[in-house]
Amino acid sequence: MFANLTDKLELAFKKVRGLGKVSEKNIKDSMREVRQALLEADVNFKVAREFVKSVQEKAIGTEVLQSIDPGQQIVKIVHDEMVDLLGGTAAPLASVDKTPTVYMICGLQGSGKTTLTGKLALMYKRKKKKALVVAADIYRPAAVKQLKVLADSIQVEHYYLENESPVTICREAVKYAEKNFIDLVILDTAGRLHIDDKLMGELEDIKQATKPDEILLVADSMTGQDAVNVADEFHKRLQVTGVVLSKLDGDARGGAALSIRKVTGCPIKLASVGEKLGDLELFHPDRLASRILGMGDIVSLVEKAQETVDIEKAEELSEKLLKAKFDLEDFLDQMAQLKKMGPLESVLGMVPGVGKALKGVKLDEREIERTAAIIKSMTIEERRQPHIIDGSRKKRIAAGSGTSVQAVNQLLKQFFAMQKMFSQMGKKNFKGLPKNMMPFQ
Ligand SMILES: Nc1nc2c(ncn2[C@@H]2O[C@H](COP(=O)(O)OP(=O)(O)O)[C@@H](O)[C@H]2O)c(=O)[nH]1
Ligand SMILES: [Mg+2]
Repeated sequence: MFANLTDKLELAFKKVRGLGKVSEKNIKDSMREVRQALLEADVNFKVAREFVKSVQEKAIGTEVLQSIDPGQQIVKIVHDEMVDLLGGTAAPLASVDKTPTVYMICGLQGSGKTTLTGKLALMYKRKKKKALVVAADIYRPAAVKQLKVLADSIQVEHYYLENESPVTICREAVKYAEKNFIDLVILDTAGRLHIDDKLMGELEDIKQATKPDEILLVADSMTGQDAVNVADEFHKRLQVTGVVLSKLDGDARGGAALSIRKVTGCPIKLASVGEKLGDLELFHPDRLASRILGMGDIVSLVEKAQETVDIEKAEELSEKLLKAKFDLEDFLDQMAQLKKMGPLESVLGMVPGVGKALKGVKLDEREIERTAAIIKSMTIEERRQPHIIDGSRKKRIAAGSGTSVQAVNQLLKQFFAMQKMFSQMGKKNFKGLPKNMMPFQ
């Protein structure tokens, strides 16, 4: 994802990293390159300019921390500023506790609305919620069929009325949902190739008739600034409640993702990362920023602190890590980065006493791959609350990941051991690493 931008930013940071002292000129040179990298990634011109200006002001005004390389601090400032640009914190979807809750999906043709409708239905089905997908894109017969096929594939109910207008179909679907105790109604509306007034009028009528709890605009990340302009127009007419970035798995340059929040003022709520119905993620600004920068803030700080062997700093950092809730999703995140730089290794290596235990350990690539496959076969809920994984869930996960129940058991055992270790370390009475701790051998 955004590999080109990541490479360019890394080059820009080379200008300031590793220097004992950073001058104002160093910062300005580096920031000029950051700005260029952002523009090449198709970030909105004004957004890029303001971003760099803000980082520059903060970098020049920052008091240089002892024991941390000033260049490292600049990377941290860029990271924080990027998190801010992406919306700061994750914006949750409207809860589906009200029966029925209505989500309206809109966007241009081909942006990924129908796919998202299926993905959301599956996501909530996994949470034991009853979803109803509604075919309101009636202009292309194939579109109605496409949604029906998706719905059938995940055994979710599909709603459509022949020879009726989209507004009537949506209104009747909500009524049907009320009578049939459906938790979530998802309206798959029609798109056009370009924004036109008639389409907007129709969407406004649907909004009026169904009072959606969530109006999600699907923005195709591959289309760069066009996606931003489209989102802006939709937002002005419909007061969109959330943006969904689609096709983030493709070779999008990053411009849409980095500009859309700032330009539209609308939070990014979901990331669509593939054609399969399971390829949907809640959007986390900090995770994307870390991915774009090629490293997490903790990781970069840890790396530096490690070099300077500042025990106090190390303790402070590990405490930060220990306080953070550590679930299987984080574990998976770590796993993805592990191959690149082994942050867990370096983070754990910082804790007095652990560093030695980890000396010379080798990461087994296949083991990491297998662990990632198992976690990816879990639902979000299972990743967050691994204790709910019972026998039948284990069977499903094993089948989905092409492994065995035994392998799932082993992973869970190792995860719980690690979680326990982290909490013990938090209580400062850490006694040692559990044996065979994954993924270290
Ligand atoms: N790679 C990738 N393809 C996607 C994603 N979302 C949708 N697509 C593909 O984009 C095309 C258009 O999607 P569709 O849902 O039909 O768009 P709609 O016209 O807005 O309903 C289809 O071929 C989808 O398989 C995504 O997140 N990643
Ligand atoms: Mg469609």
